[in-house]
Amino acid sequence: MVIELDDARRMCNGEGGYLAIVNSPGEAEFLQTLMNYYPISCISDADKLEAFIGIHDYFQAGRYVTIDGRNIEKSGYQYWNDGEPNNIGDERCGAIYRFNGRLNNLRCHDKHTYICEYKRPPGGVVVLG
Ligand SMILES: [Ca+2]
Ligand SMILES: [Ca+2]
Repeated sequence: MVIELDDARRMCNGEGGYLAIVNSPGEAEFLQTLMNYYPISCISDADKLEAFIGIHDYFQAGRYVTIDGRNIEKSGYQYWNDGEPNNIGDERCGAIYRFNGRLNNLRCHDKHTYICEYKRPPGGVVVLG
């Protein structure tokens, strides 16, 4: 399913999770593997190369924070793709690329796939939307 970021956030919250926060290179690699598990052909439309995650710079342009309000520097993962964040056309929301696990910023109202994260024992479970 491809939806805009606010809807993705609500979907994750409604299921008891949150838009994924990447906390390590290993988690980024896991998300990349997960995204690639789903063939590109199963994504209906929009940009198929990346999925929304839980980072944004709504509060201060260029200062990315996680969806739980922490500075991205404290998240454990801030590997932007080359040239990102580039802010073409007011890009305020973050995404992860399926081909290299690096970050990009996107327009929040464009439609993309998204990744929810859940904190449930025995470990985190991630569902690709
Ligand atoms: Ca995480
Ligand atoms: Ca960008």
